Amino acid sequence: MKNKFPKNFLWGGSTSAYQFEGMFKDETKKADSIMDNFINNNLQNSYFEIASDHYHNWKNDIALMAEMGFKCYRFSISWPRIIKNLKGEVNEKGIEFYKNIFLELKKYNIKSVVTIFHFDYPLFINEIGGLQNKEFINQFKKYSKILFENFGQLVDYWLTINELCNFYFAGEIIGLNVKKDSKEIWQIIHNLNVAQAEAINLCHEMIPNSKIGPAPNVKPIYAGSTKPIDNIARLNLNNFRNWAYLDVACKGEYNKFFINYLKKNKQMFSITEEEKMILKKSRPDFIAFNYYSSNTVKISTQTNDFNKKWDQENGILIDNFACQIKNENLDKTQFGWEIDPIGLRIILREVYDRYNLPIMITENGLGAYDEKTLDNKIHDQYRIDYYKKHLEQMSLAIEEGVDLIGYMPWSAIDLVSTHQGIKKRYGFVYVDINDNGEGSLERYKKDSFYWYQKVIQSNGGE
Ligand code: BGP
Repeated sequence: MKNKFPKNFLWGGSTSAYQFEGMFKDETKKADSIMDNFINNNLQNSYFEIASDHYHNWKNDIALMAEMGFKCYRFSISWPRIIKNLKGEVNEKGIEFYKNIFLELKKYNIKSVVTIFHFDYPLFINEIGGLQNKEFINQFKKYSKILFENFGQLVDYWLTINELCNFYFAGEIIGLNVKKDSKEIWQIIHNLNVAQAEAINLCHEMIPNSKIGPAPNVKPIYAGSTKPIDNIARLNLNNFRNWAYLDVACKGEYNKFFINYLKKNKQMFSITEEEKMILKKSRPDFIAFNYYSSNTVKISTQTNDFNKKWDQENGILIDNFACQIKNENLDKTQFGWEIDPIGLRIILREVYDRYNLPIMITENGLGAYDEKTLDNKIHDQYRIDYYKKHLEQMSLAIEEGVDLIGYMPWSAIDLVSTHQGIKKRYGFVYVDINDNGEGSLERYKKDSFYWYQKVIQSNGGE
């Protein structure tokens, strides 16, 4: 490969607390989490209860990351492990757990990229009416303040809220039970946006020279035909899916298309003058985004009905303005996700052109049914091929002028998928546990582990 990456490029990997650590509620005096009670058809509670048991394996796991040559590690802090109740009492055991992780990372010179909130909020938030209650913003601010006080000198890059748009698009897989085309869901999104802005402002006030940014999930949007009207669908979804979230985070205000859409559909949320000021004041230092695939759309002729989400003939209906269709030019993962490396380059360029901020990719990866052979090897050449194609496009985007500063594939080590169990594996390291919670929890290096090690050693050249 002739890829070119800048000096000091942040090569690393990514995880999230509830999918990786295991809950171990009693042992760690952790408050109940929204994820403790989350069960759906494919998944049982116990998976998150143990997950990959990083809680007891953190030293070994960080040693494996160091062996791969990680320059940084992106992980989240579990809010319910840190804060015990609505009064904001702190769980010292939680503080100690993360402090140890930070110190261990420093030992290996691995920079920390820390998500404040990655899906697993404490159940006590529901006592105040959930995320739609504006008191949520104060609770989030209190929690962020505790993190900045305790870890301010240890964290290199802060990320606010993971994939804010997915509280809308995939609410059900993160434990939300709110109707999609409603004022309520937009109130949640708005409250999250204000909470994010509060955290950015507070971080800058409390920690001189700190760096903090949003962590959305972005997708390039393609028109499904050359018909001009399908390009309107493309613009609509691009705005609704990407810019609606990034504009408010990076420009400090909602864009007009988004607000007009909500007003027209009688879904406008409540926003105060004070909140507008908070949003205006906050400015991120960089953008972190997660990338998995693109969306291809055509104009929708149907009514706005989320209960009828899958339309056999037309694909997925996204509100009443765009309809997601299959892209015949793209291969799919074993779990049906479209693979689109060029899409990564497109969205890198679009995001950079629009905001002109440094970018780090905090998730990208391939979920697959990995097999461990009898001699404990995992031959995941398909994952290596996937990454190779994405690296090539990242390198081209850099050549084209994008200020890309880091790459943190999902996931550093196997962990539990949001809604498809641990059979959907993403890591460079295999964790011996199955969907029934059985296994030794031993770690085994996959072929991709050795490949990624070479990538990092050669700064992307391999
Ligand atoms: C992102 C989430 C992660 C992660 C990943 C893969 O949206 O930030 O938490 O799990 O997607 O998705 P899944 O686990 O559904 O395969």
